Amino acid sequence: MGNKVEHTNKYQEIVEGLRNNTFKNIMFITGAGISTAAGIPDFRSKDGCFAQVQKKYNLSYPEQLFQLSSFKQNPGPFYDFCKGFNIDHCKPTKTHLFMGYLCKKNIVKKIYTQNVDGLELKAGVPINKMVFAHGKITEAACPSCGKEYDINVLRDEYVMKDKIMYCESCNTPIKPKVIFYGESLPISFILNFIFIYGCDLAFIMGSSLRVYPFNQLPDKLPSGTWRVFVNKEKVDDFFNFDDSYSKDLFLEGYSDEIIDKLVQDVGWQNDFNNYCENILNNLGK
Ligand code: CNA
Repeated sequence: MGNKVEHTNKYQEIVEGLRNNTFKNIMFITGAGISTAAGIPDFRSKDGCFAQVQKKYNLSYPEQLFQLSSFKQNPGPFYDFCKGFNIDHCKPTKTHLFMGYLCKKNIVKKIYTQNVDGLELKAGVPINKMVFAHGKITEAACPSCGKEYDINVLRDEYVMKDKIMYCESCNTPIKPKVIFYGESLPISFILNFIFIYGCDLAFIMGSSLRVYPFNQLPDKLPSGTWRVFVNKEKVDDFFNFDDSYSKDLFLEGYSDEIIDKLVQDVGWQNDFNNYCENILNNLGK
């Protein structure tokens, strides 16, 4: 009961802070869970990619499919995986649209994401607010020498035709510019830390927080920052949810449902619905 009351109090403070415009420097730290409702499977849920790829490609462990050394030796399995990973038709979820909505209110500092699907941009988030820590699926390059290639050529002329594309300069297999295990994160990952230090409220959403160094971000937030973890399952490692003095709050469930309730509790429902309708209508054009 004590925890329940405490939880309610923390939630109320977030709701009132948003309503009264107290939070002016909001951060989002996101993972694959915010895109599952758009039809893109995550890695570690029961029906996520990891459950399927290990058996399908006869891997020692599922991460091997996304490991640079394995890819260079045998790019075939990853190319085959890419054939089934067409996200062009995917629409942003309520959670992405909430981020776009808060950007429009001019209260978002930065959005750090592990996702490579770019749905934030479709939701109206300006590109300068984004840190794509694990790269983007919409660009292609050589993972050895960095030479850039046209993603459409890679997809249409090679991946879809079961052919491997090799770098003209160094003969390495070409891949989308998504960060594999064994690759460095983009320099923007570190350069944007400056925004983390100045934030007053962080939403950490849809991530198992298993991938290093991205999972260190919640710990980098200044003490005294509200950290709201929105996820289908609890991840305790980085938070003190049960400490009544902490500003950590766990909202358990599907992110779209939690965002819907939050928006309603703050009193933004009509305005938010109009925002979503506008964005989604424009996407259809
Ligand atoms: P993960 O390890 O698969 O964890 C996802 C987390 O989200 C799990 O804890 C789930 O329980 C939770 N979850 C799933 N659906 C929902 C939902 N609707 N609402 C709330 N929570 C939900 O994924 P991470 O992002 O933590 O792992 C990092 C990997 C996944 C990164 O390297 C990504 O590039 C990679 N990835 C990205 C995409 C994408 O771009 N959409 C898709 C699949 C994997």
